[in-house]
Amino acid sequence: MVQEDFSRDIVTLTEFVIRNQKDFPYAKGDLTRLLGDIAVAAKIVTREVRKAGLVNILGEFGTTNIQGESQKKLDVYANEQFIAAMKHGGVVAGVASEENDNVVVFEDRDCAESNYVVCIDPLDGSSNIDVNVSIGTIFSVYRTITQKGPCTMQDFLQPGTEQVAAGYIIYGSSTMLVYTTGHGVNGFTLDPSIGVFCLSHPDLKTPEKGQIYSVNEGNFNYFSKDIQEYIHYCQGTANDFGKSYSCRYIGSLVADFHRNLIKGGIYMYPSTEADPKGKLRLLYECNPLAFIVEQAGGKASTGFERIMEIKPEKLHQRVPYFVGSIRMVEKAEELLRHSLSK
Ligand code: P6P
Repeated sequence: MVQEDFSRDIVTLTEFVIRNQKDFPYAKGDLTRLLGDIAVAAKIVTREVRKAGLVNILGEFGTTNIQGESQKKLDVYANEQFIAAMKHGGVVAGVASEENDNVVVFEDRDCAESNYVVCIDPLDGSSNIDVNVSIGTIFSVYRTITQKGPCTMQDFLQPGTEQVAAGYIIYGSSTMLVYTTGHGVNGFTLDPSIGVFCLSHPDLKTPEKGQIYSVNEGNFNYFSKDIQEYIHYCQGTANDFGKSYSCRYIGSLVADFHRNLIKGGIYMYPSTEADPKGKLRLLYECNPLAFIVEQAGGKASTGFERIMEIKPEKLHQRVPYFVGSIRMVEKAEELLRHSLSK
Protein backbone atom coordinates (compact mmCIF):
# COMPACT_ATOMS: atom_id res chain seq x y z
CA MET A 1 0.00 0.00 0.00
CA VAL A 2 1.70 3.21 -1.14
CA GLN A 3 1.48 5.75 1.70
CA GLU A 4 0.09 8.94 0.18
CA ASP A 5 2.20 11.99 0.98
CA PHE A 6 -0.11 14.53 2.57
CA SER A 7 2.79 16.87 3.35
CA ARG A 8 2.67 20.22 1.65
CA ASP A 9 5.19 22.99 1.40
CA ILE A 10 2.83 25.65 2.76
CA VAL A 11 3.41 26.75 6.37
CA THR A 12 0.64 29.09 7.45
CA LEU A 13 1.11 31.91 9.97
CA THR A 14 -1.05 30.12 12.52
CA GLU A 15 0.87 26.83 12.12
CA PHE A 16 4.18 28.68 12.40
CA VAL A 17 3.18 30.60 15.54
CA ILE A 18 1.87 27.42 17.20
CA ARG A 19 5.05 25.51 16.28
CA ASN A 20 7.12 28.33 17.80
CA GLN A 21 4.88 28.97 20.79
CA LYS A 22 7.86 28.10 23.01
CA ASP A 23 9.40 31.39 21.82
CA PHE A 24 6.57 33.21 23.55
CA PRO A 25 6.82 31.89 27.09
CA TYR A 26 3.69 33.57 28.34
CA ALA A 27 0.14 32.31 28.56
CA LYS A 28 -0.22 29.54 26.02
CA GLY A 29 -2.06 30.56 22.90
CA ASP A 30 -2.08 34.29 23.64
CA LEU A 31 0.36 35.18 20.85
CA THR A 32 -1.41 32.87 18.44
CA ARG A 33 -4.65 34.67 19.21
CA LEU A 34 -3.10 38.14 19.08
CA LEU A 35 -1.28 37.65 15.78
CA GLY A 36 -4.33 35.91 14.40
CA ASP A 37 -6.47 38.93 15.26
CA ILE A 38 -3.95 41.28 13.65
CA ALA A 39 -3.83 39.05 10.56
CA VAL A 40 -7.62 39.14 10.19
CA ALA A 41 -7.64 42.93 10.41
CA ALA A 42 -4.77 43.05 7.90
CA LYS A 43 -6.81 40.97 5.43
CA ILE A 44 -9.79 43.30 5.84
CA VAL A 45 -7.60 46.37 5.29
CA THR A 46 -5.99 44.64 2.28
CA ARG A 47 -9.45 44.17 0.76
CA GLU A 48 -10.16 47.90 1.05
CA VAL A 49 -6.66 49.00 -0.04
CA ARG A 50 -6.86 46.80 -3.13
CA LYS A 51 -10.08 48.52 -4.25
CA ALA A 52 -9.31 51.95 -2.84
CA GLY A 53 -9.53 53.52 -6.28
CA LEU A 54 -12.90 51.97 -7.00
CA VAL A 55 -15.00 52.85 -3.99
CA ASN A 56 -15.59 55.91 -1.91
CA ILE A 57 -12.79 55.11 0.53
CA LEU A 58 -10.26 57.60 -0.82
CA GLY A 59 -9.78 61.13 0.20
CA GLU A 60 -10.01 63.09 3.39
CA PHE A 61 -12.17 62.10 6.33
CA GLY A 62 -12.37 65.75 7.30
CA THR A 63 -10.65 65.26 10.68
CA THR A 64 -7.04 65.57 11.85
CA ASN A 65 -5.14 63.31 14.26
CA ILE A 66 -3.01 64.45 17.21
CA GLN A 67 -0.10 64.82 14.80
CA GLY A 68 -2.12 67.52 13.04
CA GLU A 69 -2.20 65.27 9.97
CA SER A 70 -5.41 65.14 7.94
CA GLN A 71 -7.01 61.70 8.43
CA LYS A 72 -7.83 59.94 5.22
CA LYS A 73 -10.84 57.65 5.18
CA LEU A 74 -8.68 54.52 4.93
CA ASP A 75 -6.65 55.74 7.94
CA VAL A 76 -9.76 55.84 10.06
CA TYR A 77 -11.11 52.59 8.65
CA ALA A 78 -7.84 50.73 9.31
CA ASN A 79 -7.67 52.13 12.84
CA GLU A 80 -11.19 50.90 13.56
CA GLN A 81 -10.47 47.43 12.15
CA PHE A 82 -7.28 46.84 14.14
CA ILE A 83 -8.73 48.17 17.40
CA ALA A 84 -11.91 46.11 16.98
CA ALA A 85 -9.91 42.97 16.17
CA MET A 86 -7.82 43.32 19.32
CA LYS A 87 -10.78 44.24 21.50
CA HIS A 88 -12.75 41.19 20.42
CA GLY A 89 -9.70 38.93 20.64
CA GLY A 90 -9.74 39.25 24.43
CA VAL A 91 -5.96 38.99 24.95
CA VAL A 92 -5.19 42.73 24.76
CA ALA A 93 -5.93 45.20 27.57
CA GLY A 94 -5.63 48.33 25.47
CA VAL A 95 -4.18 50.02 22.39
CA ALA A 96 -2.11 53.16 21.75
CA SER A 97 -2.68 54.26 18.16
CA GLU A 98 -1.20 57.04 16.04
CA GLU A 99 -4.78 57.94 15.16
CA ASN A 100 -5.98 58.35 18.77
CA ASP A 101 -4.95 61.19 21.07
CA ASN A 102 -5.16 58.93 24.13
CA VAL A 103 -4.84 55.20 24.79
CA VAL A 104 -7.90 53.05 24.14
CA VAL A 105 -8.54 50.98 27.30
CA PHE A 106 -10.72 47.89 26.86
CA GLU A 107 -13.07 47.80 29.83
CA ASP A 108 -14.62 44.35 29.51
CA ARG A 109 -13.44 41.74 32.02
CA ASP A 110 -11.44 39.47 29.69
CA CYS A 111 -9.44 42.39 28.34
CA ALA A 112 -9.00 44.08 31.71
CA GLU A 113 -7.38 40.85 32.96
CA SER A 114 -5.29 40.28 29.84
CA ASN A 115 -1.54 40.54 29.82
CA TYR A 116 -0.71 42.63 26.79
CA VAL A 117 -0.99 46.09 25.31
CA VAL A 118 -0.39 47.03 21.68
CA CYS A 119 1.07 50.21 20.16
CA ILE A 120 0.07 50.61 16.51
CA ASP A 121 0.35 52.83 13.47
CA PRO A 122 -2.66 51.42 11.64
CA LEU A 123 -1.86 52.87 8.23
CA ASP A 124 1.54 54.47 7.88
CA GLY A 125 2.31 56.41 4.72
CA SER A 126 -1.34 57.26 4.22
CA SER A 127 -0.46 60.30 2.10
CA ASN A 128 0.32 57.69 -0.56
CA ILE A 129 -3.13 56.07 -0.50
CA ASP A 130 -4.57 58.25 -3.26
CA VAL A 131 -1.61 57.65 -5.58
CA ASN A 132 -1.51 53.86 -5.29
CA VAL A 133 1.84 53.64 -3.54
CA SER A 134 2.61 50.93 -0.95
CA ILE A 135 1.52 51.68 2.62
CA GLY A 136 1.82 49.74 5.86
CA THR A 137 0.76 48.90 9.41
CA ILE A 138 3.31 48.80 12.24
CA PHE A 139 2.69 47.23 15.67
CA SER A 140 4.43 46.56 18.96
CA VAL A 141 3.34 44.24 21.81
CA TYR A 142 4.24 44.69 25.51
CA ARG A 143 3.26 42.76 28.63
CA THR A 144 1.28 44.92 31.01
CA ILE A 145 3.11 46.02 34.16
CA THR A 146 -0.07 47.28 35.87
CA GLN A 147 -0.83 44.53 38.37
CA LYS A 148 -4.57 44.79 38.73
CA GLY A 149 -7.44 46.21 36.72
CA PRO A 150 -7.49 48.07 33.42
CA CYS A 151 -4.23 49.01 31.75
CA THR A 152 -2.72 52.44 32.37
CA MET A 153 -0.37 54.81 30.56
CA GLN A 154 2.67 53.19 32.22
CA ASP A 155 1.92 49.97 30.35
CA PHE A 156 2.53 51.84 27.08
CA LEU A 157 5.52 53.97 28.12
CA GLN A 158 7.94 51.04 28.35
CA PRO A 159 11.34 51.06 26.58
CA GLY A 160 11.51 49.09 23.34
CA THR A 161 13.69 46.48 25.02
CA GLU A 162 10.50 45.34 26.82
CA GLN A 163 8.68 44.49 23.60
CA VAL A 164 7.56 40.84 23.53
CA ALA A 165 6.61 40.97 19.85
CA ALA A 166 6.65 43.46 16.98
CA GLY A 167 5.77 43.44 13.32
CA TYR A 168 4.55 45.22 10.25
CA ILE A 169 2.20 44.56 7.36
CA ILE A 170 3.12 45.99 3.95
CA TYR A 171 0.29 46.51 1.46
CA GLY A 172 2.46 46.39 -1.65
CA SER A 173 2.57 44.27 -4.81
CA SER A 174 1.52 41.61 -2.32
CA THR A 175 0.46 41.88 1.31
CA MET A 176 3.14 40.66 3.70
CA LEU A 177 3.21 40.29 7.47
CA VAL A 178 6.69 40.32 9.05
CA TYR A 179 7.12 39.77 12.81
CA THR A 180 9.51 38.84 15.58
CA THR A 181 9.14 37.63 19.17
CA GLY A 182 12.84 38.03 19.82
CA HIS A 183 13.79 34.74 18.18
CA GLY A 184 14.52 35.88 14.64
CA VAL A 185 12.36 37.50 11.96
CA ASN A 186 9.92 35.70 9.67
CA GLY A 187 7.87 36.99 6.75
CA PHE A 188 4.49 35.72 5.56
CA THR A 189 2.86 36.55 2.24
CA LEU A 190 -0.93 36.62 1.90
CA ASP A 191 -2.14 34.11 -0.68
CA PRO A 192 -5.38 35.81 -1.76
CA SER A 193 -6.62 32.64 -3.45
CA ILE A 194 -6.93 30.94 -0.05
CA GLY A 195 -6.94 34.04 2.21
CA VAL A 196 -4.01 32.73 4.29
CA PHE A 197 -0.63 34.24 5.25
CA CYS A 198 2.01 31.69 4.16
CA LEU A 199 5.66 31.57 5.30
CA SER A 200 7.63 33.12 2.43
CA HIS A 201 10.69 34.68 4.10
CA PRO A 202 11.92 32.35 6.88
CA ASP A 203 14.61 33.61 9.26
CA LEU A 204 15.08 36.99 7.54
CA LYS A 205 18.56 38.55 7.95
CA THR A 206 19.50 42.01 6.69
CA PRO A 207 22.89 42.49 4.91
CA GLU A 208 25.58 44.11 7.09
CA LYS A 209 25.92 46.85 4.48
CA GLY A 210 24.18 47.91 1.32
CA GLN A 211 24.14 50.54 -1.39
CA ILE A 212 20.78 52.19 -0.74
CA TYR A 213 20.15 55.26 1.37
CA SER A 214 16.63 56.53 2.06
CA VAL A 215 16.13 60.15 3.16
CA ASN A 216 13.97 63.08 2.09
CA GLU A 217 16.70 65.08 0.33
CA GLY A 218 14.26 67.98 0.10
CA ASN A 219 15.20 68.63 3.73
CA PHE A 220 18.96 68.69 2.93
CA ASN A 221 19.42 72.38 3.69
CA TYR A 222 17.72 71.93 7.09
CA PHE A 223 19.93 69.01 8.18
CA SER A 224 22.97 69.51 10.43
CA LYS A 225 26.41 69.65 8.77
CA ASP A 226 27.14 66.07 9.94
CA ILE A 227 24.03 64.67 8.30
CA GLN A 228 24.86 66.60 5.13
CA GLU A 229 28.37 65.09 5.36
CA TYR A 230 26.93 61.57 5.67
CA ILE A 231 24.65 62.15 2.65
CA HIS A 232 27.67 63.36 0.66
CA TYR A 233 29.49 60.18 1.81
CA CYS A 234 26.61 58.14 0.37
CA GLN A 235 26.77 60.12 -2.88
CA GLY A 236 30.54 60.06 -3.26
CA THR A 237 33.24 57.55 -4.20
CA ALA A 238 35.04 57.53 -0.83
CA ASN A 239 32.45 55.18 0.66
CA ASP A 240 32.90 51.42 1.13
CA PHE A 241 31.22 50.79 -2.24
CA GLY A 242 33.64 53.03 -4.17
CA LYS A 243 30.79 54.79 -5.96
CA SER A 244 27.56 56.56 -5.18
CA TYR A 245 24.86 54.58 -3.38
CA SER A 246 21.35 54.68 -4.84
CA CYS A 247 18.84 57.01 -3.21
CA ARG A 248 15.49 55.28 -2.84
CA TYR A 249 12.78 57.15 -0.88
CA ILE A 250 9.14 56.16 -1.29
CA GLY A 251 7.79 58.40 1.48
CA SER A 252 6.26 55.33 3.09
CA LEU A 253 8.36 54.09 6.01
CA VAL A 254 7.25 50.45 5.86
CA ALA A 255 7.99 50.22 2.12
CA ASP A 256 11.44 51.83 2.46
CA PHE A 257 12.23 49.78 5.59
CA HIS A 258 11.13 46.47 4.01
CA ARG A 259 13.16 47.00 0.81
CA ASN A 260 16.26 47.97 2.81
CA LEU A 261 15.77 45.03 5.20
CA ILE A 262 15.93 42.59 2.30
CA LYS A 263 18.47 44.34 0.04
CA GLY A 264 20.57 46.20 2.62
CA GLY A 265 20.43 49.95 3.15
CA ILE A 266 19.79 52.76 5.62
CA TYR A 267 16.63 54.79 6.23
CA MET A 268 17.09 58.17 7.91
CA TYR A 269 14.68 60.69 9.33
CA PRO A 270 17.07 63.03 11.15
CA SER A 271 16.12 66.05 13.21
CA THR A 272 15.69 69.27 11.25
CA GLU A 273 15.20 72.91 12.29
CA ALA A 274 11.45 72.44 11.85
CA ASP A 275 11.39 69.02 13.60
CA PRO A 276 14.23 69.05 16.17
CA LYS A 277 13.05 65.63 17.42
CA GLY A 278 12.62 64.29 13.92
CA LYS A 279 9.23 63.21 12.57
CA LEU A 280 8.83 59.54 13.34
CA ARG A 281 7.08 58.33 16.49
CA LEU A 282 8.99 56.21 18.99
CA LEU A 283 6.22 53.93 20.27
CA TYR A 284 4.55 52.69 17.11
CA GLU A 285 7.04 53.36 14.30
CA CYS A 286 10.64 53.39 15.57
CA ASN A 287 10.57 50.78 18.36
CA PRO A 288 8.79 47.96 16.49
CA LEU A 289 11.01 48.33 13.40
CA ALA A 290 14.05 48.60 15.68
CA PHE A 291 13.13 45.26 17.31
CA ILE A 292 12.79 43.66 13.88
CA VAL A 293 15.98 45.11 12.41
CA GLU A 294 18.08 44.12 15.46
CA GLN A 295 16.68 40.59 15.28
CA ALA A 296 17.66 40.56 11.59
CA GLY A 297 21.23 41.68 12.40
CA GLY A 298 20.79 45.40 11.75
CA LYS A 299 20.78 48.51 13.95
CA ALA A 300 18.43 51.34 14.94
CA SER A 301 19.54 54.52 16.70
CA THR A 302 18.88 58.22 17.07
CA GLY A 303 22.43 58.70 15.77
CA PHE A 304 23.59 58.81 19.36
CA GLU A 305 21.68 56.16 21.33
CA ARG A 306 19.98 52.80 20.76
CA ILE A 307 16.31 53.40 19.94
CA MET A 308 15.09 50.50 22.09
CA GLU A 309 16.77 51.84 25.23
CA ILE A 310 14.93 55.17 25.19
CA LYS A 311 12.47 55.48 28.11
CA PRO A 312 9.34 56.98 26.52
CA GLU A 313 7.85 60.01 28.24
CA LYS A 314 4.91 60.72 25.93
CA LEU A 315 2.62 58.54 23.83
CA HIS A 316 3.32 60.31 20.54
CA GLN A 317 6.95 61.15 21.24
CA ARG A 318 9.13 61.72 18.16
CA VAL A 319 12.81 60.74 17.80
CA PRO A 320 15.46 61.16 15.11
CA TYR A 321 15.77 57.77 13.34
CA PHE A 322 18.57 55.88 11.61
CA VAL A 323 17.69 52.26 10.84
CA GLY A 324 19.03 49.48 8.62
CA SER A 325 22.31 47.72 7.80
CA ILE A 326 24.53 47.84 10.86
CA ARG A 327 27.68 49.12 9.09
CA MET A 328 25.73 51.94 7.45
CA VAL A 329 24.07 53.06 10.69
CA GLU A 330 27.46 52.89 12.45
CA LYS A 331 29.01 55.12 9.75
CA ALA A 332 26.28 57.72 10.20
CA GLU A 333 26.77 57.55 13.99
CA GLU A 334 30.54 57.93 13.54
CA LEU A 335 30.11 61.19 11.61
CA LEU A 336 27.51 62.50 14.06
CA ARG A 337 29.68 61.65 17.10
CA HIS A 338 32.83 62.94 15.43
CA SER A 339 31.30 66.38 15.15
CA LEU A 340 30.50 66.27 18.86
CA SER A 341 34.14 65.55 19.68
CA LYS A 342 35.36 68.59 17.70
P1 P6P B 1 8.34 63.22 4.63
C1 P6P B 1 4.57 58.97 6.55
O1 P6P B 1 3.86 60.12 6.99
C2 P6P B 1 5.85 58.90 7.37
O2 P6P B 1 5.52 58.81 8.72
C3 P6P B 1 6.70 57.71 6.91
O3 P6P B 1 5.91 56.66 6.45
C4 P6P B 1 7.55 58.30 5.81
O4 P6P B 1 8.81 57.65 5.66
C5 P6P B 1 7.74 59.74 6.27
O5 P6P B 1 6.63 60.06 7.11
C6 P6P B 1 7.75 60.70 5.09
O6 P6P B 1 7.93 62.01 5.62
O7 P6P B 1 8.52 64.39 5.55
O8 P6P B 1 9.64 62.82 3.96
O9 P6P B 1 7.19 63.34 3.65
